[in-house]
Amino acid sequence: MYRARLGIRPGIWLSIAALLAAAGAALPAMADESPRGGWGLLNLPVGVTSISRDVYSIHMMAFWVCVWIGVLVFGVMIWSIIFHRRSRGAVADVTLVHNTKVEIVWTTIPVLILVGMAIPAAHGIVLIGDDAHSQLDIKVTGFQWGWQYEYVGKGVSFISKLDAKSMAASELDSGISPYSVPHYLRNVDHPLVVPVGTKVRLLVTAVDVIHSWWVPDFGIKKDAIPGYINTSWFEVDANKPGVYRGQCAELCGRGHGYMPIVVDAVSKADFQAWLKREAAAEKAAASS
Ligand SMILES: [Cu+2]
Repeated sequence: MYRARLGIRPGIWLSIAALLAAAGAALPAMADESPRGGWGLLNLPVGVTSISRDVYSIHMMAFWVCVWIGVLVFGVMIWSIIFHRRSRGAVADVTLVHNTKVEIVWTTIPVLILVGMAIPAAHGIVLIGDDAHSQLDIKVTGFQWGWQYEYVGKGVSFISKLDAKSMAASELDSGISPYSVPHYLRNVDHPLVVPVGTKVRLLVTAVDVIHSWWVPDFGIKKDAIPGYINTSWFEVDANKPGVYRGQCAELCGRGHGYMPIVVDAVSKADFQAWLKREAAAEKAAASS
């Protein structure tokens, strides 16, 4: 019956159905591999800061605008290809070369869509740039290959590098399965500790080549450039303490994949206690 109506062999419809079924089966299987679980792998994380939530909502808005434009444009195109092809007797209207009304419509609609998308995007850029009134300043220095964190004015400064287990397993012929190492290549010896519910400003720089400090759950990524200080900020939601992981996001040489970032977001009281312990330990280490 299809053949009579559309003139397309049933075999083609069967192939399309098989392809869609295969994609439908493969996608959830792929998504289940995600460390965040389920479909998380296929999208940005919502994150735990006001910036990350803003970035996520702008991303989703742009995504759905693109999806609906795609459905509309490809829908009209596919419908035209199937129902108005030459073999069905369609003849192109070669006299149609200009239509002012149509041109006004297809110029105005995209302009309105772009302005509608630019407003939340501008709001996001202003939010990301607003690093004033920070409650804690941390200088972040990237190097080949790791990060140095200095709590400005607190007498605490340490280096954070790939953890020993990941390092050992990553060596050639180590005989250690990476699957046996928890958070392989995503763990450090000395995580950055920050208090939740506190505006933390980062002063980001580097000593050798360009690196980039990136923690997806915070919605921030800042280039670490030698001789230049970039600023960024985040405030982890007060009810979202936890361990958040990131990595260097600027190809910086052989060890680029071996300089992860781990942030331990703790309560304000725990942070003060940690800061005291850390300052005392560093003082003792310096004087010994
Ligand atoms: Cu790097």
